[in-house]
Amino acid sequence: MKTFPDGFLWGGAIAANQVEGAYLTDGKGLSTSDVQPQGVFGAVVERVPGDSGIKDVAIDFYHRYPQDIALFAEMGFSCLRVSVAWTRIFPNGDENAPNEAGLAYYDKLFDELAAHNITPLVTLSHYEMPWGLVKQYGGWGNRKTIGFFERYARTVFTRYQNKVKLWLTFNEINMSLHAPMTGVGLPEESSREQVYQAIHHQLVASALAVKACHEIIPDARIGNMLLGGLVYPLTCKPDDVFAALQENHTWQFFGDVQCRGVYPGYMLRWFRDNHISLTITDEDREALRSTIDFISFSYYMTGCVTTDETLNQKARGNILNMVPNPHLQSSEWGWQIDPVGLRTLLNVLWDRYQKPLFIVENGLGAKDNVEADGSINDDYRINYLNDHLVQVREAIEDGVEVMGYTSWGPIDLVSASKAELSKRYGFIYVDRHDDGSGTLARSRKKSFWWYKDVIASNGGSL
Ligand code: BGP
Repeated sequence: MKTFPDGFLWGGAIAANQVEGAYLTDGKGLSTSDVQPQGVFGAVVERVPGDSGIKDVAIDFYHRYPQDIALFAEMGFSCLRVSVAWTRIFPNGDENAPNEAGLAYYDKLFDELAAHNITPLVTLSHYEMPWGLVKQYGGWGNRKTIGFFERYARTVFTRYQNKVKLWLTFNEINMSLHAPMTGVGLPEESSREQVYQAIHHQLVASALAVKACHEIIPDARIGNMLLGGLVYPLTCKPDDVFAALQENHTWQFFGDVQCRGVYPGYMLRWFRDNHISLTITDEDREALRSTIDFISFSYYMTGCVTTDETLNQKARGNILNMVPNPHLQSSEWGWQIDPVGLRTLLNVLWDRYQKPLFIVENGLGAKDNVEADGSINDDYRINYLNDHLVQVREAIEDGVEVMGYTSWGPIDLVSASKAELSKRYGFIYVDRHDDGSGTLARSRKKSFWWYKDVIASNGGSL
């Protein structure tokens, strides 16, 4: 029986805006997520008093976290990835003092995890920022946002220094290219130069958070978080192979800056070729030298590129708009399922950076059917996760250092891309539906028992 290394962290990953609800409770301010009711690619809709959206309640984790954490503990989780909602701590983003009620909430959450021996892995900003910073300052387009973020980061590091030793800066930081409002608080129609300037500010802020974390919590480790968007050449034509290399650079750029502390040459050339000129100060260059301790990433799918325009049609629902791979099946949402790609990606990242890796999201979004007796037989989810975890084990045998695996959405939650509840990832079912109906009751799916066995056997049951 092949098992995973001792101390491998097993668990799940959730994000504040997709589970908590309570969107104005205890002094919380509006976030970009609150004004994007249709999800990360959706338009901004200004809130009016009395309106409501699916995320306002989400799955009510804000109030039900003790019960949910007990269920995670029952599965044997040793780790839970959560995010802090920046707007619970600094409701508008620019206050001089933090909101005590928001800080107290996460104290209780971390205490509950500790009571179950579950290690928290905490993302500072998961697809949200204070809406106030967008409206009043222009989001990450404004250099001042770096300072606001640094203050927020220092506040939470100081407050939770004895409770949280694993941190991540920005969720899927490379998604800023595809969803500028969600990533950097810029309108969709922003120019590439504006988006890259905002990304530069965010990369500096990420590095300053790394520095602050090392200063305030010397025994903590802090990582980045990339959308692991591995791209294949559609054919072995050399032009396609090079196109794939360049497409991979679009996400590797973020990892390169965060791991190496300098802008890579290929990016400087791309900026030159595209007449993009960024303002990068000596102070910024100095800040970027604070590099991350480990790399975390999400993995859902792969895609292909080709220089052949006739083949360059877009994949249905594929968030990266890549050419479909004829050798792969797709999920109901058009995401192409590729377990071997996860082994490849782990090897690519390890070869490139030689830093420990953490798979902090992976999972299958699917519609679940509740049987008359209340059972949910989600064998499709079990198969998906089993196939991926087998490849993780292979990568570990290849010599890749993997710290842990937190599957996405261990409990059903609101999807990020479309703000749906019918796209479910959980081992735990939540009785809530796209129209807002449902009791919010929790129940165990078949995959709950499967994951429990995987963890109990440290991967031996795969
Ligand atoms: C990642 C996000 C998550 C999560 C996941 C699944 O990109 O970091 O927040 O939601 O994708 O995507 P979706 O919810 O759109 O199915």
